[in-house]
Amino acid sequence: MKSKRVVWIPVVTALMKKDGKVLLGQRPEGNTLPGQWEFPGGKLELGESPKEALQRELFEELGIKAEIGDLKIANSHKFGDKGILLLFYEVLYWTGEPKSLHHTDLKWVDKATIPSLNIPDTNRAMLNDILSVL
Ligand code: DGT
Repeated sequence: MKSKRVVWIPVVTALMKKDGKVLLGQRPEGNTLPGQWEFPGGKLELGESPKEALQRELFEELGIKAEIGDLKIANSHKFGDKGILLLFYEVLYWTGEPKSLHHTDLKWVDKATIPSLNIPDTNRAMLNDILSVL
């Protein structure tokens, strides 16, 4: 019997670091995962490379021009009946001050506080990897 094809969603996210802290954004209400603290980023659009997609997302969400660094984590997770492929890039350099153009709130956090925050399951499942590269 033929099984149903899984739909995959590729998502790029930024590990933005400054003064030993990392930037998190709170997802807006009325959307997927409302109120959860996520790494800035989003879905790839057709025809974009992952780095181009992340540059675009960081401009749309934070109003910054970012230089996308190394790929630090590539992992996948079950997301409802879909699959999510998450690519985390290090971002150390940008111009402009991040503004919450999309998120309810932004905050710079010590990595030690991340486990106690309301974060997406996809991120919690990869928490050891995330903490080890921050
Ligand atoms: P939606 O409501 O699922 O269509 O998504 P959008 O348009 O609100 O959000 P977007 O473009 O940021 O898509 C990212 C998807 O990946 C979203 O469904 C939430 C999920 N996700 C899981 N962990 C993370 C994370 O750390 N950062 C981001 N940006 N998204 C994450």
